[in-house]
Formats: sequence, structure tokens, C-alpha cells
Amino acid sequence: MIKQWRHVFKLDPDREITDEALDRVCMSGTDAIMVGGSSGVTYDNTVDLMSRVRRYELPCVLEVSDLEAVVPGFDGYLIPMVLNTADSQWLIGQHQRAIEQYGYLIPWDELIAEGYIVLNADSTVARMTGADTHLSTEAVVAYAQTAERLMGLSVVYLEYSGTFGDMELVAQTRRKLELSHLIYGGGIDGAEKAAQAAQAADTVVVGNIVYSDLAKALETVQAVKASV
Ligand code: 1GP
Repeated sequence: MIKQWRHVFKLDPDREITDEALDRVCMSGTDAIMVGGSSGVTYDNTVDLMSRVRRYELPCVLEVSDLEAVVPGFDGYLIPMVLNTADSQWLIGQHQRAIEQYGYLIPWDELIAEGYIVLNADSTVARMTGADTHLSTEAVVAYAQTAERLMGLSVVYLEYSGTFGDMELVAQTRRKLELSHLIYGGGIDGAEKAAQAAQAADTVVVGNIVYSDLAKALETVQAVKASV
């Protein structure tokens, strides 16, 4: 599923989006909708957004950040495992507790674990997870290869949420991955950055700009699709 996606919009259940805006997002030609956010995600706001996106044909996946907000009915569940944190609860601890508690309910075939590398020190996710964001390109590549070769993760996510990242670092990381799929997200505010990110990564995620400038957000779809 994910390996075919070039462009994805990430929608935050904790933020308002009108029916009209959602219609334009879902009809934009994007490959999928990812539902997720770092804070304020609840069962109710997740159900609400899922059911609104479900009126459209495109795939809709949940990026799980809070166990309380895991809603059945998505096409898949992305499970972030933060690699560059010293606090193991974000790498494996919460995951282990969730499986201990709810393992019998988990649709294993619908889960996709993401090797998450958090790279914007000012983002909520970096603060929350205590991520070590000051990493050289070599260090990031080594985390990505750890995910790929030691952990067997099929997806690596370079998460710059809120700021546009170092595309050379992203491109280098992808060059070193032979098995895992590389997702990039962060700071894409229009066609130009979207095209740059599409050159560097396998899948490009566009989030915040949907809420601040919808027209610019919509332009990113074609920019990514046009990039080889
Ligand atoms: C956030 O990677 C996504 O999880 C997208 O980031 O909101 O900065 O576009 P932006």
C-alpha cells in the first residue's frame, strides 16, 4: 500500500477543516490521507475525521499516537517507533504495554511500524519524545540502516514537522536504504518545496499548510506527481 504512495496529506483530528476544504483535499489526486497529530487527538475527533474522509475512495490510515484514540475502520495503522530518543517508552515501551493490554484485539496485518527519526528540535513531537535532533547526516543514515537491517522495518520516516528539512540529508538517507521505504514530512508550504522533497524521498507528507493555505497545499500534489 504505502510503497505506491508518492504524496500524502496528513490531517490532524484536533484541527477544524470545513467540508468544502476536506472535499478539495480528498479530490486533489493525493494518494492517501494519514490521520494523526502530536496532541489533542481523541477517540471522538478521530472517529469524526475518519468518517468524513471515508466518503471518498482514497486510502485512509491512522498514525497512532495515543492508545485511547485508536479507532477501528482505517485501512491501516502506522506505528511510530522513535529511534533517536533516549526514552525507550517512545521506541518500544508504550508499544509493549499496548500489546500486553490489547494484543488480542490487534489486527496485525493492518499494522505498519515506522522507524521514526525526529529532526526538528522545536516540534511538539521532539519535545514530547526527548528526541536528539542534532544529528549529522551519517548519524541519521545509521539510524535508518538500523531500522532497515536490524529491526526489519519496512518504513523509515524523517520527521521535520513544522520546518523544511535538509534535502541532501534526506536524499543520502534514501540512497543508503535498499529495502525500506523513505517517508519525508515537514515544512512543505507549496509546489517548490514539494518538488524538492519528492526528488529526495519516496513519499512526501504535507500537513500544516492544509490549514493555513489550502490553495498552496493543493499545488503540492501535482508538484510531487510531476517529479520523477
Ligand atoms: C507532520 O510530517 C508531517 O507529522 C508534516 O509536517 O505539518 O510541517 O507539513 P508539516
